[in-house]
Amino acid sequence: MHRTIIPSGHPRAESLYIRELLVKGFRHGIVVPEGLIAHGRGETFDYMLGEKTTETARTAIKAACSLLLLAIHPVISVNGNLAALCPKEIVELATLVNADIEINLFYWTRERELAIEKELKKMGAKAVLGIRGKDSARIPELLSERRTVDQDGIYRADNILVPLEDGDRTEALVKMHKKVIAIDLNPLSRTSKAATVTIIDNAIRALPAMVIEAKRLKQKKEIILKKIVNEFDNSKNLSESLEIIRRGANARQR
Ligand code: PTJ
Repeated sequence: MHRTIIPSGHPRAESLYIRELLVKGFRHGIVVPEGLIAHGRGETFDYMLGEKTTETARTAIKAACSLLLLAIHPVISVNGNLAALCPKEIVELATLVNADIEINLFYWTRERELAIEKELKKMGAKAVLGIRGKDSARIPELLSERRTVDQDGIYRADNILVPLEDGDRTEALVKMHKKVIAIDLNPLSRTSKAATVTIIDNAIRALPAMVIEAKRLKQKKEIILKKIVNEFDNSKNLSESLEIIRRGANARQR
């Protein structure tokens, strides 16, 4: 990240540094222009949430990590924005929970797929699934480019982490009886409502927090992890995030 132009004492420095990461990803062919716009939408919610990982998000992170640790075949789905924001943590989390990493793009091109693969391998990923070819399969009833998945990855997976997702694929994966963990700053999105566990947080904070939580929960017995999952209520958690946004807006008005 180049920190030359943004003064470190700037009140919005952290938020501006995150933008720089996405712009760098865009220049390297990882992020699409639409990804920059999507980030802007996310920023609005992040501002309202206070730009920190809330206790509500931490509860969801606990449930998400438990689900990944309990999975038989977990997969972390990676798109352009996620690869630009936290490539190192994607690989760390995948290693900890024994998950496959699969590239899945809304705005698919061969060049982007290969640029993201290169970035993940640079961070230590041994294998990256989702490179289109003979192992590709299709998610039924899905029209976007995201329908093409790896038959040994998302197609067969039981639990899938889908940061910065579009609602269509989350709904389609749930219909395929898969458990879906979403990371989305918007508690009102279709993705957030359809997922099994939704983490309302910025992916750039959520992924490192998941790495810490997965390390801790990995030491726990299966029965404890199952209890955490069973006690988690996604709709209640989403309502709590909305309430935080409402309270934040009221406090800022004064
Ligand atoms: O890399 P590709 O080709 O797969 O394309 C990726 C984008 C992001 C362009 C594509 O998935 C897209 O158009 O996404 P949407 O439908 O705009 O949805 C993005 C969602 O992610 C919105 O609800 C945003 O609020 C949310 N979001 C944006 N940035 C972040 C985020 N959520 C968590 N962390 C973020 N940093």
